Amino acid sequence: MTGLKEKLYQKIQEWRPRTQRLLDNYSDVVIDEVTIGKVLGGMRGLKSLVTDISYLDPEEGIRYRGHTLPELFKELPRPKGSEIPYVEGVFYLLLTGDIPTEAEVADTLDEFRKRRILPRYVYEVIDAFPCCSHPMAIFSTAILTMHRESFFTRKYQAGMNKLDYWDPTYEDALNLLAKLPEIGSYIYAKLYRDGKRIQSDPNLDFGSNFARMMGIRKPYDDVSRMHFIIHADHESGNVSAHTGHLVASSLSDIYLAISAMINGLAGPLHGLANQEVLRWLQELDARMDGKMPKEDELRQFVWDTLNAGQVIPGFGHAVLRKTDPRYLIQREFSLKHLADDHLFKYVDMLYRIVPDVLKEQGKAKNPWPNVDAQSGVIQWHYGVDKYDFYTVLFGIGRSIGICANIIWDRALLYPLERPKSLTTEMLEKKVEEQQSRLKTAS
Ligand code: CMX
Repeated sequence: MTGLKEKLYQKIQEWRPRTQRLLDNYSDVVIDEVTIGKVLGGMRGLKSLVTDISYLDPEEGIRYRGHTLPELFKELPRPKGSEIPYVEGVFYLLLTGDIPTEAEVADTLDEFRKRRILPRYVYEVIDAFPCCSHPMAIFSTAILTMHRESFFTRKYQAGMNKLDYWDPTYEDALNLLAKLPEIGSYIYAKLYRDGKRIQSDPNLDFGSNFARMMGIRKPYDDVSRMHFIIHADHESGNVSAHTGHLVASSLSDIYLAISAMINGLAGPLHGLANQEVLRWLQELDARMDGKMPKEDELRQFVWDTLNAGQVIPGFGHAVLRKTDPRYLIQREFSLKHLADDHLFKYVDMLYRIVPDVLKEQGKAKNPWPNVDAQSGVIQWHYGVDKYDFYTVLFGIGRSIGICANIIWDRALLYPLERPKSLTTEMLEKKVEEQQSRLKTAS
């Protein structure tokens, strides 16, 4: 076993009794109440999932294994001369719960490096896509195509002890993650650079290699690491994480589960919001004919969007009730590196104007910006101006957290997910029952 895998195995052995004890002795302890509002409201806020990889506090934002993102940006090892830590170090942390040493990161880099070569048929599948296909559809399919490589599926078919499920899942997860920069950058090359592929360099880390294959100079390697790290995980209830977990719970392999989660991420209320922000900013740019809007012009533009029955992309969140720290990290980077970029100036103005407009409208529970309000503008600044591609970048990052989650799902033997549904008539009956109980009591 390699260092990372061995460490993971130790952690699994230590953790299993905790889960078993809860199941054996405390299965009946109540942790939340299921109301009609929650059932009809998309289960918003219903505490019904468990993950130890990350936790999202509504006020504070995300913590990976107990660490805030700003803490991690300070604590994790980084490549020489870079502002942003190694992506591989974040994967190590998500998987084991420990901040890796330089040596442990080097070992993890090696794990990724030896698995990065993409089978030829994946390029062919990407090449075969009809024109005008969305990059997320291509991305999901490219991942799905590799289902045939799954160790888990092969071992399962040969007969495997449940306690060993995590092991081939770990192998599949690393094999897939190591290939994602190549898949993403090839989709970009195919769609927007006449298929001109730039070879990866085995000596580079995940983020630097991605920047190289995208053909973009420094500090785009830092931009890539930052992007992948801040998008890696957001606990388990969001659509992408939940889809990954749900699909994997039927013992579908990592390729099937990650391809499915990418499809969930591709919706405009979730990951696609980053492309929507850029589309919306382009509309603003066209309306202003490239000039900076005055505050009242921008306010009007925001109201026009709301009055047209549309959402303001990049604002609001189902859980967060404050400005997303992932937004603030990118804002800090932008103030340092792209303060004069005119699209960033729009974003900066929107940061000051949109929350007041949303508060005045009085619908959104959280009027503050989320991660997607800022990420596309940074990409645009460094030349990635095909905004259809942005959610692929989100997907590469998100896969890191979801793979870590699925490995642990298998390690802790989390079962097939299978909630129970009711009919509307049954809900109405519950209401009647409750009302007649209240009447009798009064
Ligand atoms: N603009 C306009 N209206 C908004 C809004 C926004 N940015 N955010 C919320 N609202 C509206 C909702 O549409 C809802 O309206 P209805 O009552 O008419 O249905 C109302 O405010 C209450 O919604 P909420 O409880 O505050 O938010 P939800 O949990 O239902 O939805 C989210 C959360 C993210 C889908 C929503 O804020 C939104 O649509 N934002 C814009 C899209 C976006 O940026 N998505 C990315 C989120 C981060 C990510 O997953 O990547």
